[in-house]
Amino acid sequence: MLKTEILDSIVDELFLAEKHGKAIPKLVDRYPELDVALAYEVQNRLIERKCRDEGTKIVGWKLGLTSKAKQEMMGVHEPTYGVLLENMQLKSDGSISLKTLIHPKIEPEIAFIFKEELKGPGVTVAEVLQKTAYIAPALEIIDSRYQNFSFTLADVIADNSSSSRFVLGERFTKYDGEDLSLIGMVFKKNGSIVSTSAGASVMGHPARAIAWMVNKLSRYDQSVKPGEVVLSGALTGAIEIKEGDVFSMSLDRYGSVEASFT
Ligand code: OOG
Repeated sequence: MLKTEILDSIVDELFLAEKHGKAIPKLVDRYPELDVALAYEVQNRLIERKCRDEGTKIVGWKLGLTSKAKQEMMGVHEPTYGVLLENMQLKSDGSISLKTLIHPKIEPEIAFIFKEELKGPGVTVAEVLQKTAYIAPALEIIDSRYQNFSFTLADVIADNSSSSRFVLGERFTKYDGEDLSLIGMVFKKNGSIVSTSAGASVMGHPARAIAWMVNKLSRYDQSVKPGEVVLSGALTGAIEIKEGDVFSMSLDRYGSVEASFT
């Protein structure tokens, strides 16, 4: 069991790595005791620190490692989650500076906005859908604080699941019972298609990923609150971002979202 002081020094390392844009070696080599449960403990403390020191607040949640391909690549059988803070959200169509980021990548995702609290345990896909107010297309910018974007499951959880920035489409569409597993998406980089996918690529149905997360959150008495947004997990693999790139994603029926980088 790692002592509180060690957890706090890990939080410090991750906080400063992000602040100074300087990657650190992964933690598990140095702290072999760091397991998934302790890693979520680190994540909770890191979020408290960021809220305090950056004067920001929780606006939502994100899923990570929800696709089979990514789980197999990492040798894990479960996804991860992280927290979205107000200061991570960027305006649609605005340009995003890469200056303070380490080695950012971008992923297209389906965003859910909730009208009622979702609190586990025992939350089902049906309950997630019943409490969904709106759906919006989203782009998530991930940026691991670890050297070479290399980590184990516990490392990435401690690092708030590589969360960095996110952009939501300007149009939020009322959720009307469509089958989100069949919703198609087209992801473009600088005007050319880089990938196409459908909602089913996230654990068979993106609401399944959210139900999984909400049931895990109940261990810490946490829940998804009305008005919060959840990014349900990448619909395709992450793409590296370079200065001057423009990415867009169009989601069948739900509009599109664009992000350009300087
Ligand atoms: C972990 C987070 C990835 C997703 O949707 O799969 C993620 C990573 O850095 O790969 O957000």
